[in-house]
Amino acid sequence: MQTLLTDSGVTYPLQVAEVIEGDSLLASSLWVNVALAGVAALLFAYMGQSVHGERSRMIWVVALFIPLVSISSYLGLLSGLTIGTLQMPAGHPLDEVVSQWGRYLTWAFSTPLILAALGWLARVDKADMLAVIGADIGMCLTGLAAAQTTASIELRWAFYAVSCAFFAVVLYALLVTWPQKAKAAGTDDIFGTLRLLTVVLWLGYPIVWAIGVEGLALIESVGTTSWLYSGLDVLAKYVFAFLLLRWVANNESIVESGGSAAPADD
Ligand code: RET
Repeated sequence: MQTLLTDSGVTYPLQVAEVIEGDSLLASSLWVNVALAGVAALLFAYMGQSVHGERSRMIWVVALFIPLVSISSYLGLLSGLTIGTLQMPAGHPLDEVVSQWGRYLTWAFSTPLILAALGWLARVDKADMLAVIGADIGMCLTGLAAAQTTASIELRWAFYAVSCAFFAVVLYALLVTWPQKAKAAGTDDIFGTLRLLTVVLWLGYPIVWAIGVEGLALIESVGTTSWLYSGLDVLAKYVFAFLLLRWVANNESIVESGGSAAPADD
């Protein structure tokens, strides 16, 4: 790949944007998500018209923000604003890596939305929600640090390990504590489906990081690494939010009553 660093070591967004245009695999992995996020945002805005209760509308608002954050995230990458090249420290399989650091940054906004929607669905209390979303933001920001650290390979993986520890807190809530709350709220059916989708897909992200260009570079192509993240994003965000909104629209009485209403047919 053509080197992006200038003599002074500064990477200019414009040059990076040119490289993205020249790499059709990388460019398509980003444009596809802009298009799908646009369609999802319009669809969710339309679906929200049939939602009236306060809790249901809260879930709808966060679901709508998921694709909106996504459009901003992918445009940041496409414009070259949140993507750059980094010289890797000794011990890394590649000398220079294209870092899509904007992904990690914007996950700090999009993943809390997903967790807030799940938390409201399961009627978890505010302290629980704060703890899990706090750990989630910690996961994203230490993931960003892992990707951007150039001091040593050990420090990159140290940040990766800290990010995994934060992730363990999120997984514990999704697998152990929140399902009990969802049962009491009468939303355990849909919560179970969305939890499975979330846990399986979210586990894919640290795996892609580890085998992709920023980790062990078993996959050396930035376009392939980017497509793997983009594919996970499509399922973890738009498909997730669609299933959630469709259920909320059909079962508003359960969401509003907290389990005392008779379940509606879905
Ligand atoms: C990183 C690398 C460091 C270790 C771990 C990670 C986990 C990332 C996850 C991301 C989920 C993103 C989603 C985005 C939707 O917009 C940062 C890759 C544990 C779980 C769902």
